[in-house]
Amino acid sequence: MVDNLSGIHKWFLYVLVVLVCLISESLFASDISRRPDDLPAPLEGGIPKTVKVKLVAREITGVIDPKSKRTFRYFTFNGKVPGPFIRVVEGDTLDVTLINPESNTETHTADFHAVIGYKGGGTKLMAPPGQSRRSSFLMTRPGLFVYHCVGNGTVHDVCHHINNGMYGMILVEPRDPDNEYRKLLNNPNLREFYVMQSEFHINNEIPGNMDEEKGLRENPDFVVFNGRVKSLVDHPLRSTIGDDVIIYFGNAGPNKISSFHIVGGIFETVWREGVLASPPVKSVQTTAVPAGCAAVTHLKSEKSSTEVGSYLLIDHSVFRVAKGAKGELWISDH
Ligand SMILES: [Cu+2]
Repeated sequence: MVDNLSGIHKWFLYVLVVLVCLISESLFASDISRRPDDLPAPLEGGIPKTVKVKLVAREITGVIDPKSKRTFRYFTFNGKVPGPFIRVVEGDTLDVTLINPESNTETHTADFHAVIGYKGGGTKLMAPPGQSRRSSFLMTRPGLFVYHCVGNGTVHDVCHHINNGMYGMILVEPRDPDNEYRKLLNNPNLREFYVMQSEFHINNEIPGNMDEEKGLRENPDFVVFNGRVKSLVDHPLRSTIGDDVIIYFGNAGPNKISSFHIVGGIFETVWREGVLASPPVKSVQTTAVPAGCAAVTHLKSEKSSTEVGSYLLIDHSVFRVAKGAKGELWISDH
């Protein structure tokens, strides 16, 4: 039938097919961003236990920039960026099942920075499409750690899978009841949030895919919090005066060091690099968070010294704000 169409009709049909593809892609593109309050509550110390975690690799098209409606082919853990916030206590055992559905095209796994050996679990959990893997790991060190996919383990795949959104954080709470961070968890006015920064390098010729050259030049299209532009503006961090706010801040990279800052705020306490086994630092304006690392940041808001309203979360390498590195913390008076 197509052979019988005139040139102009063929051209019209081609344009129509392209338009339908573009419209359906934006209609069915998901919001992959994880809400900043989507994390488990603090844990009791008690007797060491086994914590079961299910990670499902999901390759999905999502909107990376709502304003331009630009989409991206994300790789995710459990359909959101970042992946689930995992919470255990020092001495617990993490029992991980990684499922890679048959509908996927890539090999996926998880490298936990909280795990010593086995490439952080990356070798034991590596599953091609249609397969799953299960393994368990003893959590020997307290701290806030990044986990991420490494694909099939090649350098290309490590870059590709981190670039495409496949990362999250695991918090290993210290068991020592006298640890300063553990004592903070007992505060009745505690508000905890989960924020991860990362860069996206996007291929203009094959829309939605990674651009390796941009990655090598360390020149991303987007630098964002929780997976897309305006994620934490559409879903701000909400607190009330008098709260002790903890922001678990991770930086997936793949390349850049974040200069995490809250405009108009001073961090009361920071456990730099997510280290909870050592004493924290106090009264910090901006904290540097390397790629593949994290920080536990704590803010106090007191009636006598705090203005009610919106406080901006930014990477203080400020040109990155124009690339999306901006969120909001709301402090209300009731
Ligand atoms: Cu992956």
